[in-house]
Amino acid sequence: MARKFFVGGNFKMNPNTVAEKKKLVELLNQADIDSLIEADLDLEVVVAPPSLYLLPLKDILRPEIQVAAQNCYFKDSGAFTGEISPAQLKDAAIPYVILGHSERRTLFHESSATVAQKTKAAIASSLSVILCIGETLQERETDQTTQVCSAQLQAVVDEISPDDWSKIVIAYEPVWAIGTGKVATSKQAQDTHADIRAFLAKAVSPAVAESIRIIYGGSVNKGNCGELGVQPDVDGFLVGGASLKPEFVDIINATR
Ligand code: G2H
Repeated sequence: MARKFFVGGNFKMNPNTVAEKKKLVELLNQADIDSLIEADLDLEVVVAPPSLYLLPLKDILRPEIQVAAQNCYFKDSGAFTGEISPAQLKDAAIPYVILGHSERRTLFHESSATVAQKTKAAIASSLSVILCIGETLQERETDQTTQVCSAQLQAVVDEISPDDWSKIVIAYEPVWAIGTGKVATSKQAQDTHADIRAFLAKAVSPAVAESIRIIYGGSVNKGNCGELGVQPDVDGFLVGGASLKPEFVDIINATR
C-alpha cells in the first residue's frame, strides 16, 4: 500500500505574538491546497505550534490541517510542573505529538529511554507520534549514523508492541542540518531512510518497515524539497524555519 505523504510544520517556540500566530493561520487557511488534500492525493498536513496556542489554533485552522503538540510527558497527571500530559492532549482532541526532537534531546537532556517512555504513554492515550531521530555531525563523520539512529529506535522497540508502530511517523533529522541552512543531500537522506527501514524490518517486522512513514527534517525549504521529496524512501518533511513563512505553502504544493 502506498504511504501517505506527510508534511509537518514545527513552529518550535514561535511565533512570539498572538497577532503573528493569526497571520500564520490566515496564510494556511487561504492557501490553495484544498485540491491536494481533499482530492485524496495522499497528503497529510500537520502543524505543531507551542502548547499555549494548540487549542486556539485548532479552533480557527481549516479542518484539513491537523495539529500536533511539540512534546508531552509520560505521566497522565500529577506534580510535574511545566509539563503537558498525553491524557490532556487526548482530551483536547490533539491527534499528534512530536517526541524526541534533537532540541529536546540536547537542550533538555532527554535520553532515548525517556523518549521511548513518552512514546509508549502517548500511544496508550491514542495519540499519533512524530518520533524524531538523527545523528550529530561528529557521528556522521565517524560513520556512526546507522548505529545512532538504530539505537534511538531500539529504545522504542523495547517499549512498544509491533502493532503500535502504525501510530508512528519517524522524522529523520540529522542534527547538523537543523536550523543551519545545511540540508542533507537527497542521497544522504535516501540512504539513511533506507537504513532505518532495514533496521525496522529486522527489529520489528518487514510489514512495519514497508508501511511506516519516514519523513526528513533539517533546513527543508521550497528550493530543496522537490529533490528530497521524490526519493523512494522519503515520505514527507518536518519543516521548521520555513513553516513560519509563506514558502510553507510552496513546500506543501511542491510535494505532489
Ligand atoms: C528540524 C526542522 C524542524 P529546520 O528541527 O523540526 O527545523 O527546518 O528549521 O531545520
